[in-house]
Amino acid sequence: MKPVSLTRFLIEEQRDKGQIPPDLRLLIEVVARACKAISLAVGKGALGGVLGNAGSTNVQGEAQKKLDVLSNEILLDANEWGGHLAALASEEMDDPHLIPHRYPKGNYLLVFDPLDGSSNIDVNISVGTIFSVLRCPDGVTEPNAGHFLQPGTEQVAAGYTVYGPSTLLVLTLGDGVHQFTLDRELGSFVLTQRDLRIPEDTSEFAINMSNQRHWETPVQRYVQEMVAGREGPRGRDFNMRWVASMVADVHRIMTRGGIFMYPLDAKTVEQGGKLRLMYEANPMSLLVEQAGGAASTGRQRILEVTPNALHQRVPVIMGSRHEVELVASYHAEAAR
Ligand code: AHM
Ligand code: MG
Repeated sequence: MKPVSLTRFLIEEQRDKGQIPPDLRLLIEVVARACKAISLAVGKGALGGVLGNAGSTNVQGEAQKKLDVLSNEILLDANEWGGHLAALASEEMDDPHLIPHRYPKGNYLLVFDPLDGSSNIDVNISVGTIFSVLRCPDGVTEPNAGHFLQPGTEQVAAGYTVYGPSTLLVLTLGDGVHQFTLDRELGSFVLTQRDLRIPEDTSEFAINMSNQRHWETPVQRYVQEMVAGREGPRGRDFNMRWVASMVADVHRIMTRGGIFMYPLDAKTVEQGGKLRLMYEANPMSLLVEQAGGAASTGRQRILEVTPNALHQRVPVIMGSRHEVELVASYHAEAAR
């Protein structure tokens, strides 16, 4: 069978199901093209002079890596002029970026984490980009941060790339999750798997164990029971993985199942969690749900959280459905 490019996939989906208007298709293709440029920069590593700190901090007080700043610029430059967006917001920018007046404005809002897992850049471990597409509310021509504050259920599309041994794009337009691999010779994303499905059960978990003493009791209990293995209440052994790049950890779960947790802990309770709702938790939750998995804060479905700030943080528990449900049930039990 002939390889199906991202362009062909989008056109055929539109023809068959009629849910991808041309400006949304353009948006996805422009984001994908920007991600190719980021992939190239990541791949050059030390030879491209892109490793190390930029010497600046972002709105959350985190030291920015050179590649954080560069990836943000690549996504901004690529998306400004096409006429498909009304505004963009990013982990690396304090406020939304409006489309300059010299360009036409579109109906969508784009939110992204330009380079997720950036603590891994300098040690040559997988990083990625996460993005989410929302509709700009009707009649709004100069969107502000408030117009972005829509629950994750309102997302029109979401995706992530992994810059790893190969560069992958994993995408949902609300009708399943599809994986594309970058053909480096052709320079195009080629469909390599349709309809990713996350197994409902798993024996693999991902959590930063160094935070154990700070977790809340339901998470303490859940992890203790897994670590107890065959001799414990779960009656079987579990395995642990932690890449510290959400994209890579969640992609493993997309491929073979598992549960990923960055729960609430005493260190992050004041800020509401570690991971960001708008450009990490929401897009990943939509992808995970579309692949048959579940995503919860422990207390609530992530996609139903009403955002109150652009850079809001939330606890994240996502992956194989039965495990996520079990952790949520431990939270409910503790609350009673
Ligand atoms: P980043 O967007 O600044 O890279 O931060 C998010 C990352 C996630 O990719 C990852 O799951 C987590 O932070 C790792 O945190 P920790 O270093 O505490 O293990
Ligand atoms: Mg991130």
